[in-house]
Amino acid sequence: MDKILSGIKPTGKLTLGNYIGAIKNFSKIQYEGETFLFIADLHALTLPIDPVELSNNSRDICAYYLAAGLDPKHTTIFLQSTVCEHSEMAIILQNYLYMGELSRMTQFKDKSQKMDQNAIGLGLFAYPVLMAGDIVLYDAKRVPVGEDQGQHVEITRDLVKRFNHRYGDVLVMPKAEMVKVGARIMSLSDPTKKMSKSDPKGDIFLSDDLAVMRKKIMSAVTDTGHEVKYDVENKPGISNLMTIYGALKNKSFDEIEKEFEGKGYGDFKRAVADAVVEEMEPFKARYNEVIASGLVDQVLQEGAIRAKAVASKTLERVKRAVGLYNINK
Ligand code: AQP
Repeated sequence: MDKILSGIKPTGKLTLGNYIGAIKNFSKIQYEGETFLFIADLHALTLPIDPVELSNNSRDICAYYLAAGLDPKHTTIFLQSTVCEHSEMAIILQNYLYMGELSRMTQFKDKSQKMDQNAIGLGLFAYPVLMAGDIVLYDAKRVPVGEDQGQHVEITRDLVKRFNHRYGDVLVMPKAEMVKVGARIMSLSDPTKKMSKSDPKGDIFLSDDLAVMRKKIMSAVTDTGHEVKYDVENKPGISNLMTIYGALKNKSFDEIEKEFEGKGYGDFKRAVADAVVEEMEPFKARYNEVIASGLVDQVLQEGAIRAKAVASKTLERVKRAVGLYNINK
């Protein structure tokens, strides 16, 4: 059975992009393998964050996983910081990725560009090292992610190749997997930019009221013309709404174009808003139930034990491979 691993970092309120590009898919594929889903709270420290917010966001992600139908009896759901092997693995692996390649990572370039150049944390730079450790610790072959995380899985593959070339067949080679439709949902106010939880403009947050979600869709930036046609270059706004609609209704762009032939943007936006509300209404109700049930702590405690049992074995294997002296042999 292949191992599947993914995570979300609790840097802000989750968006519809996180839901379509990641969470919705996790619940579909969880039984296809041994699945590990974590809350990447150590990754969230790579940029300044309020401690209360970080802790609340972490709890919320777990609740959203459960609301989406992730089954904690099958899928190991855990907090990254509760499994110390992640940190230890990163300390070892940092020696097998190079500063040149880390400095070329798009996420690092995007995020560091906006910062005071004298105050860029080492953690932000080394983010892909920690992420590589997250992946290899669970021998994950499949790593479902949205488009923006694809590059970090690629650099993990480079690391695995380099490491195994030196020490033999120690680490399992992972592969990124992306949803066919919705791996990059764009901002509703600027459809040339990704919908992102750290950028509050133009996003639909999973915590928004249904009426607010509807309003945001109805006022989404669209393009000149009135034809509902998929054309990212000339119609980025409509193409983004088509992606959202297609992902939620499981329809191809051709089917959507036919469905809205002869109708205007107004009718189409109403249909997109209906689709979002239809999906979010039961999802948000389940989230509220999970929060009220107190299940989150129990799931995370059990998850930490199960995750640690797997991660500690891999770490031991890696330590032996690189020659760290084993006093327990
Ligand atoms: N707009 C998006 N469309 C599709 N997928 C997306 N994901 C994020 N935004 C979109 C995917 O959601 C998963 C969790 O994301 P993450 O927290 O690990 O990192 P991220 O890609 O950096 O997400 P954000 O929302 O943009 O966070 P911030 O603003 O903190 O950087 C990943 O699989 C991601 O690809």
